[in-house]
Amino acid sequence: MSLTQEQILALAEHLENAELAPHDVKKVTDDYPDMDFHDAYAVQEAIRARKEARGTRIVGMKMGLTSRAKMQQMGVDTPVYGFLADYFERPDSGEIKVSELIHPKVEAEIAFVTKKALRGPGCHVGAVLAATDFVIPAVEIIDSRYENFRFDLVSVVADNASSSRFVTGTTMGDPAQLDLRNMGMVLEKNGQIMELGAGAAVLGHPATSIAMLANMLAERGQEIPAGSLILSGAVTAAIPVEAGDSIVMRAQGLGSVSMRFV
Ligand code: 0L1
Ligand code: MG
Repeated sequence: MSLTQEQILALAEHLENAELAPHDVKKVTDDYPDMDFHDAYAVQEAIRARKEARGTRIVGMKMGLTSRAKMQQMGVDTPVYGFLADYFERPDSGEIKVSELIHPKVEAEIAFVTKKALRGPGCHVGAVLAATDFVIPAVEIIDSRYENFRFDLVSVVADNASSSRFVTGTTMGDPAQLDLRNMGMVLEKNGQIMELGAGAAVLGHPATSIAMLANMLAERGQEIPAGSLILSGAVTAAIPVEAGDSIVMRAQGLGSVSMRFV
């Protein structure tokens, strides 16, 4: 680690302010080039602590940059994680205000809801499937606080992996009955298909992503609690949205999720 506790808290305040009063900022490694992943996750945890101190509940986690499409899109090669706060969630078929965001993009995902805690190291796909209560289709709305969505991995981790909003569908699937690897997903904007993919785009199987999350959290002495909602990562590249856009995501066997940006 290269940052002092004072610097970690100052960066957390800086990045959280950019989220809450939406405005873009320079990536944090411009000013702190020696920052490493430990520093970055410490900043992310400090943002989380600021929210919890104000009464915000953390409802789950997200994995990001888990597909080749996303890694290529952002020019990086390692998955990252972030947390999901209660106010990030928006209802299915509801509206999302772009005035609360900087430069949102949407991506199609499969969300896991756990019935048992998952703890690494050594967490594997079998443990994830056994601990999963159900899966539901989800659209994540990412909104990097960094200018032009340009960042490096350390900066994006500090910025809570660009988390901002998410919408889930209501059709619950049993992972034992579904072929999550071959599940097709279609992302439409204003009635046009923009992206499509299958569950296997996420590290070969979306449950692998959840196991990886448990193992990454274990490095910081943390676990995935029972009852968490976890976004396993985008099956497709992310597409930009603006006011007036309608988004529909259809997941094979799991119905659809929709939202309108206003
Ligand atoms: O959920 C994601 O894959 C995004 C992770 C952060 C990188 C980005 O903002 O694209
Ligand atoms: Mg995502």
